[in-house]
Amino acid sequence: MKTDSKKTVIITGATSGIGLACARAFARDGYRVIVTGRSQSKLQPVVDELRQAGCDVMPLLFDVRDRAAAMAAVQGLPGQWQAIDVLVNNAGGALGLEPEYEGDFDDWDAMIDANIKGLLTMTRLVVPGMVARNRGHVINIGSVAGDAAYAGGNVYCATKAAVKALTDGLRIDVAHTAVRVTNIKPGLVETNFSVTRFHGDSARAEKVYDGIEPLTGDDIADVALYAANAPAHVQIAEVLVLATHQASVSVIHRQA
Ligand code: 8X3
Repeated sequence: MKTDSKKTVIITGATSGIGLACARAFARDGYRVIVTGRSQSKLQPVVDELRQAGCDVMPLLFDVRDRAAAMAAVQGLPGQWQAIDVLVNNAGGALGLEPEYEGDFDDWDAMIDANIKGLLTMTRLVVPGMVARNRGHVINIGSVAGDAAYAGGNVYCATKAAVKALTDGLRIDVAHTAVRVTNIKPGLVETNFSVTRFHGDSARAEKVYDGIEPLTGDDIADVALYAANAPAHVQIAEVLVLATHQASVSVIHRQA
């Protein structure tokens, strides 16, 4: 049962990486957690784990790229789950590292559809309720890759630059309300990010983190929770989070 003191968070792409870390962190902090994912077999263990830890959890099975499915899932939430306090737009990722003139059309579509259009769909579905309640927080998982392009990053970087623009745009559009909007921009985070980018080539993925201690999903979840729990008059607008030996998008000091 919902108690008034408990806040509700919805986290997209909560079955792994930063999304899963956010689900665990918000659950530990006493939030009621809606976890979304594309695969029932990956979503169920997350639900089981959070329930065992005593969390009120609601799974939603859909792909953020499927607008009709996203709409049906969010609009079909039971009444007590509909007053969402925090939306963490995490679902998405990178596919491919080819030069722009050799990129894969399907990879481009998948990134644009999830990272930009999926984030927009969730925003469009959840934020009107926040505005009506004059309460809420949207936390978008952007990237250092949205600040500057890097070799082979082209379309991925463009989607994360779009996340920055959409986050800033939303912040402007809700400035008359108490709704807060945050863009968290991680650098190197060791999740399945690079395995996905390289279409399952885990040896190539591991090389991305050679000689540097990367961030973890938990490090980013800490930042998300900090932003969500900041006093109501404090809006953490944007946070760039880098591993200590990553100085910028492309300057990375690797130990031999
Ligand atoms: C992830 C950071 O630099 O690997 O968004 O693209 S990077």
